[in-house]
Amino acid sequence: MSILKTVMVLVLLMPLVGGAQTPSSVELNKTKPPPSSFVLADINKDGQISREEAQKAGIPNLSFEAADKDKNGRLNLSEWTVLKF
Ligand SMILES: [Ca+2]
Ligand SMILES: [Ca+2]
Repeated sequence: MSILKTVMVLVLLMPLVGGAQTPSSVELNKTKPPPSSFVLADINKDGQISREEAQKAGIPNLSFEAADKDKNGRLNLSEWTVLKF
């Protein structure tokens, strides 16, 4: 019985030891970084994809027009996300 007891104690302690090593999940609650496709396409890093940047990223003009919901000639992150996915 004492061996079984020892095993029980070990089993009970395991999650505690494991839990200490688990990385914090706080990171997951942060705002998602922009997708790498957006970062790469945004050549001048102003947070918007201009028509020129879209062309360099291989986005056809028609797709650009369709994605540019507010017709300001630039794609912000949410417009880009619609375009890419
Ligand atoms: Ca840009
Ligand atoms: Ca726009």
